[in-house]
Amino acid sequence: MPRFALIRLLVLMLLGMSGTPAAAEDGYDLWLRYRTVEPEWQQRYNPAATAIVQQGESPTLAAARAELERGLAGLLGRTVPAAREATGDGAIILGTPDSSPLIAGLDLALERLGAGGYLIRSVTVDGRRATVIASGSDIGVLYGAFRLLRLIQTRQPIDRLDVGETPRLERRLLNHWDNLDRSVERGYAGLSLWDWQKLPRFRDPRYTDYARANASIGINGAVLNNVNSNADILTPVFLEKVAALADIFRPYGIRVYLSARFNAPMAIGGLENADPLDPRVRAWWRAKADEIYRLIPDFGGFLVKANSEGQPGPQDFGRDHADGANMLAEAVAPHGGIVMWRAFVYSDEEPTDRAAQAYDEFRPLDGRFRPNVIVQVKNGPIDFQPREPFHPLFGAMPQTPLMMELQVTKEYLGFATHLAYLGPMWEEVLDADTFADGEGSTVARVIDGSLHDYAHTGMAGVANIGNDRNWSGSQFDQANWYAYGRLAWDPNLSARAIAEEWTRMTWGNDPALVEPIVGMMMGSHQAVVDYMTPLGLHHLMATGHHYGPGPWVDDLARADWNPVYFHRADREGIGFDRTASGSNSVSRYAPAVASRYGSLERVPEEFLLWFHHVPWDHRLAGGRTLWDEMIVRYSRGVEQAGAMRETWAALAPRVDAQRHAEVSDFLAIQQDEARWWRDASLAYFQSLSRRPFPESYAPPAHDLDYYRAIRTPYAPGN
Ligand code: GCW
Repeated sequence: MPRFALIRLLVLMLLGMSGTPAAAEDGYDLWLRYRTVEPEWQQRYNPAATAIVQQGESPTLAAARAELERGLAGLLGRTVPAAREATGDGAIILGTPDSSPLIAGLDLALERLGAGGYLIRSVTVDGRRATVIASGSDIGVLYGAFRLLRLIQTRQPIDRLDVGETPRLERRLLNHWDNLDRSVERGYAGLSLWDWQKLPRFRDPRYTDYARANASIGINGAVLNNVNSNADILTPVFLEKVAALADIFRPYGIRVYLSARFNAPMAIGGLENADPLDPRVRAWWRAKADEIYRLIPDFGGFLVKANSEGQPGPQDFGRDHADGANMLAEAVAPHGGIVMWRAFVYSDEEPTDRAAQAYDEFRPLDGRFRPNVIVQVKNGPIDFQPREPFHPLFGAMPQTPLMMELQVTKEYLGFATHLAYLGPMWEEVLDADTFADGEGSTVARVIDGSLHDYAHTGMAGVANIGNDRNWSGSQFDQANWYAYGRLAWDPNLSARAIAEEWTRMTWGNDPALVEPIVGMMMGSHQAVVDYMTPLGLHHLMATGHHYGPGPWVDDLARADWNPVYFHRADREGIGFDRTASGSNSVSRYAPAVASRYGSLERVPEEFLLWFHHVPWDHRLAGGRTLWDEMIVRYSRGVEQAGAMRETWAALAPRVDAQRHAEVSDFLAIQQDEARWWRDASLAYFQSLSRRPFPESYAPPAHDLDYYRAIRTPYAPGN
């Protein structure tokens, strides 16, 4: 063997031993990779993991044990045997007091943990050291098992543990916008995971991996089908398939829910109308609910998009949203089900600003909903734009449980190819102060129920999951699934802490890896905002598929579908006046918020053009004119995309080749598309502002006509 080949081999062997760039990885394992820890950590962990002791049996306890077996085998590089009794030091004892005499004997005061809560504690049992994972419920034990594994995955000591946690929200759901033909609305990760054609007979093992991943972050429900729904999902043939998925998910604490099409009694029930006050319609839904619960006793309930973007709803029959929601709520109530009624509505006839419509329709209904209805509100008042102020309904419906809907799939943030970690965006919304009940009335406190003492609480994330090997369409989009679950568990967690946790589990614990990756992630959302919609601009994307810039679009049927409606740029200035001199939708916020957002001096710069129409030469706090500042921001976004690329390139020696290459290629796409967004947008805005580019800022690479002529009719997700 030539000398350099020998050296190379030795280097590779050394790398292999230290756990750095290992075998090819494609991302399938998500954050549950369980790669073997470094030898010094192995030594530290070994004494605390000699046996997995479980008494009592249930499918959920079995899942917890199996995960510990699998995780510890990978992490510690050896099999940790299962046992019924702790016979030596270092046992991991898991269970509930009901099924495990060992745990019952420990007197752990588990009652104070709420549903799904768990405790992990280092204890001594009959003079032997042990770690106990205990909960009042089997599902809490499973959550605790994942937590113990996460401690090891992130290289925390486990010899003196006293960790207790309870989820702060009751419903932590994914909303799949999956169609019955397996296409996914706004999906960028392949086809739907649900292979309806082969269900219920074929139970793809991937369904179990989906459930494991969700359980690992505490997600406890999945709405399986698109809110733009097809009534066929409620027919017996499909319900059997849904039941098969429910059976697979049940041990992991995941309940299934369905999007109900409001006119299903007509579409599949042969009725002449779907009027929620018609006794025949009500009877139809009650019978349908009974049928579903016979097949799926723990069915979660219905999600409904009604009278929005062409979906049928109670208004078709002269009724309102409360009438519609209450009818369905009545049908599922005897079975313990809930109805999640979406507030994403804007009407065809309504001339008012879209940012005010949901508020105007729903706020008067506060107090009219049955107790098992939750109104589901998007984070912002328009539609999942790269940055929006919080939705004014938060804080405005004290008598109606509100849950928050976030979009994990990146419809408006560069699909799956742009790296945009959404943790900071969600954190910003959760931390926003509604002032509904004085200072400190944050959105997080609205949705965790503490502000208004809600009977139900929850969060919904529009899933970014498909049948791509890496599940989410890109390696880094897995972080958004992860962060969503963690925030639904505890809306007070910090986006940075979540990013670090995810990075350690997904890429490795080497600080030379963790720091740059977390840094990239934390700056990535702002970068996208900068190169797409800086300073409060919004809804500037191309039509239909929403891929790429289209700020010039002005020919769509409805005024409020056109980007020009939202940016209102002209010779004088740019921005949507939502103050008293304009649409006044700012008045829907509590006075303290309204006066801040409504003031040109005090509005946070990131929302400037959301609330104000501003002259091009208006001076901003930093001293630049608005026009110059826009150019600076657009350019900054593009630079940031380039910087991410460089950071990532430097990590090549520390990341497995396949995943590294995929991310590299995507970052190159992102940089190109960032430039496209910047140049197209500025070429267009310059045609109105007629102002020059400040020195040292490159003008667009092409003229406006070039950008306007770009067509991408086959962009995905439409
Ligand atoms: O953002 C828009 C999407 C639609 C979606 C709608 C909604 C499911 O472009 O695809 O429809 O929101 O949230 O209902």
